[in-house]
Order: sequence, then structure tokens, then C-alpha cells
Amino acid sequence: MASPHDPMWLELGLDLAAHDQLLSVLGQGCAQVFLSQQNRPQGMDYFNFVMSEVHGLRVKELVDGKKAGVKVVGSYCVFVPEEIVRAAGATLVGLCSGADFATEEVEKLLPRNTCALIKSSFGFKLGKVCPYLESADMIVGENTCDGKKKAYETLGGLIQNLYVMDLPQMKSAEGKALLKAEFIRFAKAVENLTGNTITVDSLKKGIAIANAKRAAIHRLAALRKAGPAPISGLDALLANQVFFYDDPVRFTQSVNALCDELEKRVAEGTGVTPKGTPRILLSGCPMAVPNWKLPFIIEHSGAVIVGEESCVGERGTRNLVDASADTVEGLMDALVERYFAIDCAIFTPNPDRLAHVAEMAKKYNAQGVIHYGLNFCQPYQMEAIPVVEKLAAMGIPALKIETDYSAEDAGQIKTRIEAFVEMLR
Ligand code: BJ8
Repeated sequence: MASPHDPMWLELGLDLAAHDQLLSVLGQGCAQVFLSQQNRPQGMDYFNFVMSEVHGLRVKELVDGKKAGVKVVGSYCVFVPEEIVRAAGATLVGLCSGADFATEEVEKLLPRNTCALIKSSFGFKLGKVCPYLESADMIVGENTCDGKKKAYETLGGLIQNLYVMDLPQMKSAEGKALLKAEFIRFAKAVENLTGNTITVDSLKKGIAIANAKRAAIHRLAALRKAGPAPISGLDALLANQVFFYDDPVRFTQSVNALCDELEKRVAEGTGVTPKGTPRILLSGCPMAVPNWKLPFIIEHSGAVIVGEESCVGERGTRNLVDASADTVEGLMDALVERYFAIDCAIFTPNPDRLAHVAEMAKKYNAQGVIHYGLNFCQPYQMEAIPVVEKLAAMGIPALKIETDYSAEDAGQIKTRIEAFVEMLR
């Protein structure tokens, strides 16, 4: 277990008292949310261990890697291509932003009515509690929603090494050309950071590693189609969260080992909950560590979550990159093809996402969909309306939940979800 007094934290410039507080939030959260579950697959032991070492061994690996010359790139969005970062010899980590921190300080820099995810990214910086943020040699922001776009202007004053990637807002030929130009600019920036040139071989290796990681997650997702579901939504979410900061090769092996076990469960008809438990698809904003509030409530209200239409889930991981080209430009085109298909709600219009939610509801045999929108997140809250309409036309009930990271509304949300689950029965 990570020690709150490890000298590494001082080296990284963390505030020890505040970091201690965050470690205890993580520790208590894990114990309450994950370890209290019944009938968990043994393969989850690895992910429990990673969570217990999220501020321990994994950070040490990154710090040791830095001493050996391996740069760390931090990212807030699934549009940042891990393949390019790896091809240049660096490591990509997700900067999670799933807990409120230093809120008073944050609200001196951002309006109160900013979404919790953006506030959290500022809170982690101002509170000096995130070892990933502090160990990153480059931090990549992206022009996605208006909140993030404007917040990065301010974050740039707090972080010396912020790089902002422009992103298209429409799925047009011009949009795709912009994404390609931005990936080329980003590749140059990462090459400058590491001093390594991206080659066909290094890019193919980067693609192979990221493809394998995503293929393992696809395998895990496919097993959740079974009835009864072989794994809880909370555990599957944890695996999807660990996706962002673990060593990718070790992660792939661990997910595949978990899937071997789940395959046996499916063959035996063993479920994590009894047969007939109402099956829910979650859709909407990303859920970063340690934001487990909504799935915890859902799975303590008599339902099981069978899929996540989210960037910490299938929106972020679906589709592999075609690695057949034999030039860097051809491989970059293949990367653009894969990433341009991400149907984030910042795109307008965004029919792909509506189609994907509908497809997922059918594919995972979900009886109902819960749409999760963070308070003040216009893109997802606005898109929730056509999502619910589309599902209604298919005869699939949906419930919209708007919330943040605080526990204040937990009781009220639980009442609504219990009524929804009861209606599904
Ligand atoms: S590709 S979803 S990871 S931008 S919740 S900050 S949208 S106001 S996170 Fe995202 Fe990339 Fe899109 Fe995915 Fe804004 Fe909404 Fe806040 Fe959000």
C-alpha cells in the first residue's frame, strides 16, 4: 500500500497533508465500493492491487522511468493518441479528475457553475495532490467543450508544460483534415520532448500495444452480454479506469486473465447477481477515479450495469487502428480514421452517438438506460434529450440523472433509481 510519507511525494512537490487526505479518500472509497461486493471474480485482485498502489508502485515506475530518460505525457481526453506517445518513446497517463479538491481555491479561478470534472483537474493542481500531474513532462489539453477550452487558458498559467490540441467540432472532410494536421503537430511536439524520431516500426509497435489493450477491453465487454452478467458494472468500470494509467502490456495480460475466468463463469451460467436482475446500460459523461457514486447506487438498488457508453468505457475504447500501412503517413491516416470516429457530444450534429447508445442497449441486452450528465455539462445534458427520445422510440426506458461529485444528492438519486429499477422488473 502506498505510504503517505514516501520521500517520492516530496520530490514531486506534493502537499503531504493534502495528499494524505486524498489517499484516505481513495482507500475508504475502495473498501466501501469494491471490497464490500459479493461474488467477485478472483481476477479483480490485480485491479484492487493497482488501486491500492495507484499512488504507490505505479508512480514509482513512472519516476524510475523518468530517471532512465522516459518522459511522461498526461492527458485529459481520449482524443490524445497513445500510439504516437509510445512511438516517440514516452508513456501516456490519464489525469483522472474524479474528486473535488481545493474547491475554495478553484472557485477563485473558475465560475462556480463549471462541471465537476474541470474543477477537479484544477483542484488536483492547486491542492498539489496528484503525482501523475506533477510527474508529467507534458500535459495535453484539448479544445473540446467550451468549459475545457476556456479553462485551459487559465490552467496554462498554473502549468508550465501545457500543450493544447485543437479538435474538430464537425464530422466533415475539413474536420478530419484538422484532426490529421493536429496529430502531425502533436507527433512533432512529442518528438521534441523525447528527442526520438517516430518511425514506421515505432509507430507500428505503439499501435500494436494500444490495439491489444483495447482488444482485451472489447473481450471483457463482450462477456457482459451474458445473462446472468459474470461481473459487476463497478468492477468492469474499475478495469476501464485502470486502463488510463497502468502499464499497457501488464494491463492487457491482466484483463485477458480476468476474461479467461469470466468465460468459465459464463459457460457455467454463474453470475455476479441472480438471473433476472434488471440490466442497465450507463451512458453519458466520463467517470474518472474515484467517481463511483452513480454506479454504486445503481448496483445497490437491485440492478446490474452491463455496459458504459462513456469515454471511460466503450466510447473511448471501441475500434482498433489498422496497422497495415508501411509509411508513417499511412499509419497516421489510420490513426485519424480511428480517432475521428469517437462520438463525443462536443460534435455537432452527432447522430453517431445516438446510434451507438441504441446499438449498445441491444447488444448488451439492457432493459433500461441511465443517462449520466454532470451538472453544468451542456454537451451531454443537451444530448441526453435526443438520446432518451431515440430509446423511447425503441421501447427502451431511460432515466436522466444530473449530478456532481458530492454525496449530498445520493439519497435523492437512490430513490429515483430504485423506482426506475422497480419499473424495469
Ligand atoms: S472525448 S467526453 S474525454 S472531451 S463533463 S469537461 S464535456 S462540461 S469530458 Fe470528454 Fe474527451 Fe469528449 Fe471524452 Fe466538458 Fe462535459 Fe465537463 Fe466533459
